[in-house]
Amino acid sequence: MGSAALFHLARRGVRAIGIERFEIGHERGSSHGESRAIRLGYFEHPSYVPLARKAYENWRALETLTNETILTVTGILEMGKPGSMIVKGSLAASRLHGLPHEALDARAIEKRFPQFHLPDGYSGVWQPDGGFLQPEKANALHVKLAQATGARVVMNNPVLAIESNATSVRIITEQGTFEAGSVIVSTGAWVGEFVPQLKPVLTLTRQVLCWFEARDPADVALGSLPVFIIDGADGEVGYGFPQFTASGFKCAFHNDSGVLADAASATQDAGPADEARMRRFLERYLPAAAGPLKKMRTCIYTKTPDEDFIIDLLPADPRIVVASPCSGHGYKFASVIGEALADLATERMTAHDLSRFTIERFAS
Ligand code: PYC
Repeated sequence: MGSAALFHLARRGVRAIGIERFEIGHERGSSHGESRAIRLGYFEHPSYVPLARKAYENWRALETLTNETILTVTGILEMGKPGSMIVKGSLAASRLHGLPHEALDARAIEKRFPQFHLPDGYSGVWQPDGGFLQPEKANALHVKLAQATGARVVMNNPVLAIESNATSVRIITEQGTFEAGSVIVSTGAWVGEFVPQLKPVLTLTRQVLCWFEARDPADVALGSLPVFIIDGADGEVGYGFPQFTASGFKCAFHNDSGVLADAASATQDAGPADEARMRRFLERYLPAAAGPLKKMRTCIYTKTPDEDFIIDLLPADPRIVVASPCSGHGYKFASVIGEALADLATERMTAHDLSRFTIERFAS
């Protein structure tokens, strides 16, 4: 979100500086792991659909500017047990917005994608527009273009405090103090350090990403396997991507693998229990993928109680724009949220509908 905002600010001729605690592309947040899903018929709520459409448009514009591939359309298959809220939500959003989609039962899914094994009563939604983004590449391109257009980037520079005064907002960092007309706080799991009123509202969860060598590589290859989510038994919601790098077949759980006390306590600590849990899921629904483990990584979700985002001006000082807690489904929107953040930082308003994402909804 920060990289995209910096890109949009720099293009508008704003003197902007991006301050990063670690380095661009680090693995201590929520924007790494080689792939992130993108989809239009948004099961969380139909009101995300216009934002998702604009996100696609902005990702394509970034590809055109850079001559790079960021977004790969594979279709997305969202599957679930009887009564699945993911399947219901995806169907509702797709129908309301007239999006291309197909409702499929378990046998129809297995006929089209024989690598999936689904119990009777499961069903799914096929959305041909779904796919995946390459987040490390996209972030690096946003930053590179921002720098080429005049933005500064300071890395390995933790922010210690953000203080408002009558004439500016002061950003006090380990490498000195910056005075700004406006500040965008897009610090992911660290947001509670700078906006303390959000701390009690947010839950930080540990999420484990796994890469496996498929037993049958043809079953997980790009062109054969779509991006998928399975709202499965025992509350487990797993998702995965077609293999497109030498890292292997990537999959993960969307429900959490533990709550973190704070962002600093997140480490790359995935171990045998994480592998065993993922393997159980694959053996059940996608056995062709469950070969030897290649690697695991952890990342962090910063979740609000309703799992909608917070993107808003801070009521106590509208020069401070808050954009962080994306509840594990935000990355796909970075291209459009960056644009909206640039609007908020410069105009204090935006034409994008962010009415679902207010800070005020947690005021009580
Ligand atoms: O945002 O589509 C998504 C997603 C799926 C699993 C994790 N995030």
